[in-house]
Amino acid sequence: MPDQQSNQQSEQHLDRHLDQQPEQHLDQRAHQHSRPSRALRLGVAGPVGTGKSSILATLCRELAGELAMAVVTNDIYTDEDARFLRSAGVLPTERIRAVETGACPHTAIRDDVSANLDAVEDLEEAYGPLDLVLVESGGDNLTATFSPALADAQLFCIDVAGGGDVARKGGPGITGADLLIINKTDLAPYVEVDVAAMVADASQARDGLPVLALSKNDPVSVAELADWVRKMLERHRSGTHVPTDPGPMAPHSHSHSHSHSRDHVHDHVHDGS
Ligand SMILES: Nc1nc2c(ncn2[C@@H]2O[C@H](COP(=O)(O)OP(=O)(O)O)[C@@H](O)[C@H]2O)c(=O)[nH]1
Ligand SMILES: [Mg+2]
Repeated sequence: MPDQQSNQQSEQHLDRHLDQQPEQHLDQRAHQHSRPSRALRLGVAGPVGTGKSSILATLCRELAGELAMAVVTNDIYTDEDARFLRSAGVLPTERIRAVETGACPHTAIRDDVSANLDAVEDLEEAYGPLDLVLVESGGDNLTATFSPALADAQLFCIDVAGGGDVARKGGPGITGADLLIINKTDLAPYVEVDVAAMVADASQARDGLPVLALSKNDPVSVAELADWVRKMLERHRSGTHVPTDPGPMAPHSHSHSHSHSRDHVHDHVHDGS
């Protein structure tokens, strides 16, 4: 569990970043013509098993009493994540939709986001007006990020169990997501990871963008996460948040097994979600 001092520092850090953002983006703000009236679309990306579905469940538990919410999950072949969230009972089941990508999960959140946009828009039409739609990426590796055409803001999630050096390995999600979460801090003593050092490494890699040490079992860190989302929603509503692209995925290639198939043969391994 993160100590009280690092929680306080992290809270101040999160606030400072959101307070600074309007000045940093004055130029971009000048080009904005209207305040978005639709829900904030918040993407949650990160490697398999780092806790993305758990973060969605936590956010629904924390915020569904005050915000109108819906969820879209992305799995390669199943609707496992959607079923997990439905069984968690954190939102009415019909507000949780699964997109089965059937192929590289990068593609569905980055290159051709139409299936995800359809799911988000269907939910908004059926249950709107909504305040917040959470979109979980199919679990993959360190390189997947959301297109700003799909996600207004995005979290990237890594965990202490992946090792203390993950934060130093970089990648667009770690360096450029709106918020980096270092998850499962309760496990740090068991995997011999120094959470404060991992947060410091990540902060350095992110050039001042915020980092949150989180455990679903630590109410202080959970409250910080919920607060970050509330503030992001305020910024979205006031038109002062500018969706940014953390950057493209690492170069990788797809070779088609035959010309008219949706099947892909990959030269890298996807490990489900
Ligand atoms: N100890 C601990 N386990 C967690 C935490 N968050 C998630 N987990 C566990 O990590 C596993 C993977 O979580 P999940 O949310 O399915 O990860 P995803 O594949 O990224 O969606 C599950 O067994 C969760 O219960 C946490 O904060 N602490
Ligand atoms: Mg998941």
